[in-house]
Parts: sequence; C-alpha cells; structure tokens
Amino acid sequence: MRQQQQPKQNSMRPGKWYNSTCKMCLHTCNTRIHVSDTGVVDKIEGDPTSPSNRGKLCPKGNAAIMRHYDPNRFLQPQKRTNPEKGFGVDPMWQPISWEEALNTVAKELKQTMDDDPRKLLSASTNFQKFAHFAAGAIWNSNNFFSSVGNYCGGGYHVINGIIHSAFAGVNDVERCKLWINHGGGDGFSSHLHAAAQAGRVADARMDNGMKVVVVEPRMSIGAAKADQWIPIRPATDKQFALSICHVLVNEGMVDYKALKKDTNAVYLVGDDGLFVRNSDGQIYVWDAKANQAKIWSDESVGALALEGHYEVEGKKCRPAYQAFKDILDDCSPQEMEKITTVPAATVRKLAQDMYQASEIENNSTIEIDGRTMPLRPVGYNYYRGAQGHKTSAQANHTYKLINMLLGNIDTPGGHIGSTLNDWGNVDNGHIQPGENGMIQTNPHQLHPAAPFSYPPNETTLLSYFPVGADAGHLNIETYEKQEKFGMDFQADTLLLCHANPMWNMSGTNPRWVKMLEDMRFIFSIDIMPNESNEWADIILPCTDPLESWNMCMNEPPQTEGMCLRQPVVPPLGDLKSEEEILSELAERTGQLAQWNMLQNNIYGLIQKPELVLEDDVKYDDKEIARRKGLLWNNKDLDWYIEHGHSVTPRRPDKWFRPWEGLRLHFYIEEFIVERNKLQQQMEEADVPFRHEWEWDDYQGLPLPVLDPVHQEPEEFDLYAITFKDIQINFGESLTNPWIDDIVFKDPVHTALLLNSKTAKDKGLEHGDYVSLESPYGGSLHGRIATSEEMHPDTIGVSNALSRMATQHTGAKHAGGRFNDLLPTDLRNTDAVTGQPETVAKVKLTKLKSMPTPVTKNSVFGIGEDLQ
Ligand SMILES: Nc1nc2c(c(=O)[nH]1)N[C@H]1C(S)=C(S)[C@@H](COP(=O)(O)OP(=O)(O)OC[C@H]3O[C@@H](n4cnc5c(=O)[nH]c(N)nc54)[C@H](O)[C@@H]3O)O[C@H]1N2
Ligand SMILES: Nc1nc2c(c(=O)[nH]1)N[C@H]1C(S)=C(S)[C@@H](COP(=O)(O)OP(=O)(O)OC[C@H]3O[C@@H](n4cnc5c(=O)[nH]c(N)nc54)[C@H](O)[C@@H]3O)O[C@H]1N2
Ligand code: SF4
Ligand SMILES: [Mo]
Repeated sequence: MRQQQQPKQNSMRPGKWYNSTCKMCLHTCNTRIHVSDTGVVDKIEGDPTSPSNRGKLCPKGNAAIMRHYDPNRFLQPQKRTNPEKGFGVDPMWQPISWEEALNTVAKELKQTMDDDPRKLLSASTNFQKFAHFAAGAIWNSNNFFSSVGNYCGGGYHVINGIIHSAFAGVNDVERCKLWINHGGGDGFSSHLHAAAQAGRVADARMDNGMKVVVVEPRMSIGAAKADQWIPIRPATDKQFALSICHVLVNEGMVDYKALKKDTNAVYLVGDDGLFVRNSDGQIYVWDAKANQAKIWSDESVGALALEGHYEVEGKKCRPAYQAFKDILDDCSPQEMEKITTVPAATVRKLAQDMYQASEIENNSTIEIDGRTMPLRPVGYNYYRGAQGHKTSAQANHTYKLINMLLGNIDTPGGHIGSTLNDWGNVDNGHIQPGENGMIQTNPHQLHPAAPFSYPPNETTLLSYFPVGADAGHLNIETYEKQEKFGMDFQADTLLLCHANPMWNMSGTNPRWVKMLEDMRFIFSIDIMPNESNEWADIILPCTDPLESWNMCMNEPPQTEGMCLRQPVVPPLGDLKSEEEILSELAERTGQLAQWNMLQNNIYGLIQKPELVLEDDVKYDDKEIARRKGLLWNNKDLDWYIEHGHSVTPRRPDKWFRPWEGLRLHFYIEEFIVERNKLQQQMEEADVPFRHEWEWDDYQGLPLPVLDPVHQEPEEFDLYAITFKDIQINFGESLTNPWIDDIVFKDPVHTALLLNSKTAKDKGLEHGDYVSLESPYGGSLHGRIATSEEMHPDTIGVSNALSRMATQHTGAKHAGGRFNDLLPTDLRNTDAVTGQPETVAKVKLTKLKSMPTPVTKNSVFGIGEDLQ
C-alpha cells in the first residue's frame, strides 16, 4: 500500500482537531474535524490513522460542514398550523416547547397503539443506528414504510445471507487481478466505503496491475476509468451472467475441486426441486467410481459426480451442477446476445480472461497467517444496477454462481462476504453450521421473518416473503387495493425518523400523496425539511452528526472496528439526540422497557450482562455509544476520544473462508422448501391473491426467463435508469451548496442522457426538451444531452434530477421524480425477496419548450450548462 498522507490544513483559523466519523452516506469513514477557537467548524479531513479510509474522504465527507450550517435546519420543535396538506403547501410551522411536542406525539402514538398497532407505519432508517430501524416495534408495529435496503438490495442481501451469511460482497482488492464491476460503483463512485475503496482500487491497479471491467448501460465513472466497458441493455443482467456461466461450464473453465469440496453442487436433486434424502434426512451424492449413490458424508466415496442423470430411492435425480448445466444449454452467448446486445465474442473473451486470472489451472495457493488457502485473484462484483430487477433472487444467485464456478468465494483474491457489523463484538464470527454439511443460511439480514397471516398483518405483505424483507413499495398496493389484499385495517399514523420515503419509493407521486392525505397523524425526527416531513404535524428536531455521539461500523470492506462520533460543537438550536427523543416517547407511552430490550438485542448488548440496558432508564446517545464501544473491545469513551476508532485490518480468520469444512449453497433448496410451505399456507387460508403470486420466481437455480419490464407495449421503447455518484448521497446531499456546486455544472447530472445515434434516429438534438412517460402513469421532463457513452436503448436520469421538496430553499427541482416512472405491482416484484424492478420502460416525446415550472424552486434552466 502507498504511503499515507497527512491531512492538509487549508484556510483554517487556529483551533482544535477532534476525532470523529463521517455520516454523509451510510458508511463509516474516519474523520478529523477542526473547530476554530471562535467555535466554527472549518475543516473536515480523513483520519490518517484509519486503516479504512487512510486519511481520505469523498466530496460528501468534506461537505458535512455545509449541512451542519444549512439555514434550513430545524432548530426547535414545531407544530403545523396549516390544516391543509399537499405538495407545495406551506405547513406554517410554529415553534413549540419540547414538552408540548413530545406530549402531543406520545398521545397520538398511544391512541394508535390502543386502537390497532398495525396502523402505525414506521420509516426509521439510520444505518449507523441500526436499532432505530425497529422504531415501529417500540409501539408493536411491524409495518415498515421505506424502500431503504429494498430498492437497492432487496435480493442482494438475501442471497449474500444465503450463500455466505454476509450482508454485502466485495472483491479482495489486495490480491485481486481482475475486478469485474457489474452494475455497481464499487471502488469508483458508490457502494462500500466509496472513499476508502477508491484509493485501494487505484493502488491495486498501479501496484498490482489489476484490470477492471465494467458492465453497465452507462459510461459511469468506473466505466470511464476501466480497462474495458461492456455496454449492456438494462435489466438483462441475469442473462448476461448466465451466458458467462455457459462459457465457463461448457469450456471446462471451472474449479471442479472447489465445487466438489466446498459446495453442494454434488448433492442429488430430484425433479421436485428437493434434494434426494434417505429416511434419516441425509442427502445423497453419486459415487462415480462405485457407480452408486452414497450419503454425502460417506468417506468411502471414490469420485464425487458433478454430472450425470441417476435414479435413487425411486426418484429421478442429478447432481445440482448437472441441473445447472442443463439450464445453461439455453444460455449460449449467441442466444443471450439477442437479449443483452453484448456480442457473444465479448462474453467468451471475458469468461476466458476470468478463468485465466483465477489461477485454477496452476492450482495456486497462498499462505496467510500460517493458513494455506487457494489463491483466486478474480472477483465478480455487482450491485444495485445488476440486481435491482424483478427476478432478483435468480439474478443475484447467478452472480454468485460465476464466483463459485471460479472457486473464489471468501477465498484470497476473490469475492468476499462483508458483514454489517458483526453484531457489535470483535469476537463474533458470522458462519454457523447448517444441515447435511452445509452452512446455515442467513437470509434475514434486514428484518426478521414474520409469521404467516391472512388477513395480512403487514402493509408490505412481509409474511408473504418468508426469505425476503420489507417490500416498501407494496405499501401503496395494499393501501389502494385493500379488498384484493384482504387488508382488515388501514394505516393512519406515520413515524419518520431519518427518512425520506416520499423520495425513495417507486410509484407515482399522486398515489403516495393520496395515502399521506389520509393519515391521521405524521411526525418526523429529522435535521431538515425533505419531501416526506413537509407532511408532518409535528417536527422533533434532532442533533446532527457534528453535535452528537455515536459508535458505529457499517459493512466495512477489508477492515473492522468501531468508529466514534462525538459532538465537536454545541447544538445550533434547542435540539435532542434521536436516542433521547425515542426514549422520551417510549417512556411517555409506557414502552421504555420494550425500547431498551430492542436496543439490547439489536446492538448485541445482551452478550455482556454489564452492558445490558435497564428497563426503566432513558439512555442518551452518549451512553449508547459508550456501551457499543465497550462491547466491541472493552474500551471506554475516553479511549475512543483519544484514538477515534478501533479500526484494524479484518481478521483473516473471519475474512477468508470462515466456513472451511462446510459446504456453500450452489443449489438453494431453501427456496423450494419455502415456496412449498407458502403455497400450502396460502391455499389453506384461501388467500384470494395467491393465483397472482409469481411462484416461478422461486428456483433452486436461476433460469434465463425475461423480466416483465421487457414486455411493455412497443411504444415504450427506451429503458430509463437512475444512478448515484461519488458526490451524491441519494437526493439529500443535493441541498448542500458545495455539492450543488460540482453537480449542477455537469451535464451528466443536469440532463437526460441519450445515445447520439438514438437521438438522431428520433429526430432529436443535444439540448432538446423532451418528456418521458412510463406505462404506469408516471412522467418527467428535461433536456437531453447526447453522448456516445450510453447504451442505445437507454436514457439515464441522475438522482440530481429527482428532488421535489418544497420546504427546503436549497432543493433544486427538475422535471419530476425518477421513481414516478417505476411500477409497484406484484408482476414487477420478486416474489422471493420483495425486490422491485428499478428500471422503467419509457416513451420519449419532443417538447417545443419546457413546461411551466410547478414550484418556485424549479431549476429547469440547469440544462443551459449544456450549451
Ligand atoms: N456516492 C455514494 N455512495 C453510496 C451511496 C450514495 O448515495 N452515494 N449509497 C449507498 C447505498 S444505500 C447503496 S444501496 C449503494 C449503491 O451502490 P451502487 O449499486 O454502486 O449504486 P447505483 O448508482 O444505485 O447503481 C450502480 C450503477 O448501476 C447502473 N445501472 C442502472 N440500471 C442498470 C441496469 O439495468 N443494469 C446494469 N448493469 N447497470 C445499471 C447505474 O448506471 C449505476 O452506475 O451505495 C452506497 N454508497
Ligand atoms: N430514484 C432513486 N431512488 C432511490 C435510490 C436512487 O438511487 N434513486 N436509492 C435507493 C436506495 S439505495 C436507498 S438506501 C434509499 C435511500 O433513501 P432516503 O430515505 O432518501 O435516504 P437518506 O438520504 O439517507 O435520507 C433520509 C433523510 O434523513 C434525513 N437525515 C440526514 N441526516 C440525518 C440525521 O443525522 N438524523 C436524522 N434524524 N435525519 C437525518 C434527511 O432529511 C434525509 O432526507 O433510496 C432508494 N431510492
Ligand atoms: S464514502 Fe461515505 S462515509 Fe466515506 S467520506 Fe464519503 S460520504 Fe463519508
Ligand atoms: Mo441503499
């Protein structure tokens, strides 16, 4: 690794540095914050002692100063005095005391709880305070009202949890030689600790000659810097990955040894999709030497068969690998090219490059910490763009299968599981043994499963996704179609805490507006106005990250350890921390013991009796932070204040092959088992929508079936995609002047991106005004920027063009909200995981001029930067 640089002290007055942790995205880069002797925060730098971000921050990290001093921040509790609610309607906030604010909210919460707790919807989504995700559960509600974690990772987290009991996946950058980024910005612009990974990837390319290949419809930052950009038609990612598998399998470019030893690819699967078992429940494999079936653990097996068709216990069966090979017969690169538009030769070459880089042929090994392991320096990395589609479970499974065929899962150089936070304790591993020699699957990374119920208890239909999580967008479906879904209650209370569901969820704005209009009571715990809390009846203003305590660690790649956040300046107003507010509300409603129990369990404090929160004490942010630090490494706050963090390189035993001796799930039998169970439950309860449930989404191995987004009427001939970028944190950072300064000068973020030839074919020119309409009633408009750097079937809509908030004077409105274009129906929802489709089919119409702005904040003029 290159030499670490010291932070530079530009334009700062004399003052003091504090150790802290960034919170401009959900990750946890270590920072140093400088406060002048006059009490002004005038610099934020990366902490050079951090093995994670090594003294570096991304542009968002530095811009935290501007968020802190944002004149729009909420500085005291407020109540709405305008009874009328609506998009663009001034709530006429009036300052009130904390007593009045807390009592009002507590009274309403109590009423809802006594009436029917299911009527409370909760959008509480602070990843750095994971217990707050369960805020609704303080008042016994299981109804989650957000697409956080689901829009991006509905399928991703489930499959990571099933395959290697992990939350995310990341390539081993220190040893990787060929890094594939498929629909994700890792190492360049987004995903895991972007500021930390950008430096590591750059080092790996300079120092180790690592090559990068990017597969996506848009020339992203990563694609522009990569050795190869493979433009792909949106939402055909699964088919692309299956064609890679086809080449690897049919050309014998496979780590057979790893498949036989480390996976269940040798287990025999029957035509019913279940493994063939003996009367003791033990699974059979085929011994090709003895030419007979044996139990998986039988030491006399001479040669494990990966291929062939057999009959065992009266059932026709084949090894899981053979079942996959049979599926791949229909997935040749030539066939898949018709769908993906990626030339067959490109696929073949990439598969060959990956195999060569994998060092399977040389049987390469490496010794780390006295442990000899295979070395597989190639990783197939992917995220939201590749996985955010209807058959998401199958898509994610395919990407894992590529990695499994190359024998690189959790293996040095390869594709490694990254955990969320190891349940707060450095000694926790994340792997448990499961049945029949396999690892225990762990699909519920975001939300525990809910027991089956009809009528449904959850507005997200949570209990209909036994391996999935909260499908936030379904809130609107179950609200609008109560009869169809058999809903016997209607939500009327909304808790917003660090949340912006009105920006983040799919479905047209008027639909969500109608739902919010029907709410009896809405309250928000936030630092500033956004699309959602402008509907609130009460605002409970909280301290921001420069004014509060926390101790956190969020899916760090390569490292582990707790990161301290401490107040560096006093609160700008009459503010309380989120912890204080939630504890006050819990106490006033008689739920304090419940809240402390949730925090004990979710943060893992129950692992050390001395750290367990007591039932009847209100804990503030400082005390929770202190206990989280003690849980990790027995260090108290004074130690953390001095050191800033306990981040170290990740312990190799947790990082590499922590499941050694167990088998990974090449074949996911659990999907078939859960599908059968759910089918039976729905049948017995006579659930009316069971015939609409997409049972075919459940597959033990992925199929090349097309997602419904490709079957929209022909006039919708373009695929609209959205994207983040290194300087953007969703929509939220787009009220920050430093961020705006770099975003709104860039055509990538101010225009709708269209391929030059496509534009010409449609009679359009660079800078023309256009509208986009989706088959689901949503539309947006803007000016196009033409470029060779877009797939010809794609139109790109940056997150910068999606703000609608009217109560924040800095929110710049463009021509709509991308998510208005997206469907919310069951047809476009993965029936396994609840993942919604995040690509929209649209038709494009040329406009004579830009429509009249709908609000005073509209910035349609931003397109002028194109000229
Ligand atoms: N800078 C930054 N980093 C972040 C965040 C942030 O807001 N900003 N948020 C964090 C969070 S919560 C998440 S979930 C992650 C998300 O991290 P990513 O998944 O890396 O981010 P996205 O921009 O959502 O999607 C990645 C890419 O997919 C492309 N894409 C869109 N549709 C398709 C498609 O159909 N196929 C393919 N192949 N590509 C497509 C987009 O052009 C985009 O470049 O990032 C985390 N890190
Ligand atoms: N069009 C489009 N839609 C998307 C995405 C996309 O890229 N494009 N990304 C999807 C993904 S990956 C995700 S995870 C979601 C994210 O969806 P969002 O809910 O928008 O996530 P955040 O930007 O984290 O912001 C939530 C709100 O928290 C508030 N906030 C910020 N800091 C604090 C704080 O310290 N305390 C409190 N109490 N509040 C604070 C801000 O008002 C902010 O608006 O959106 C999803 N939806
Ligand atoms: S990657 Fe996230 S945590 Fe790191 S500096 Fe950027 S915004 Fe902050
Ligand atoms: Mo996300």
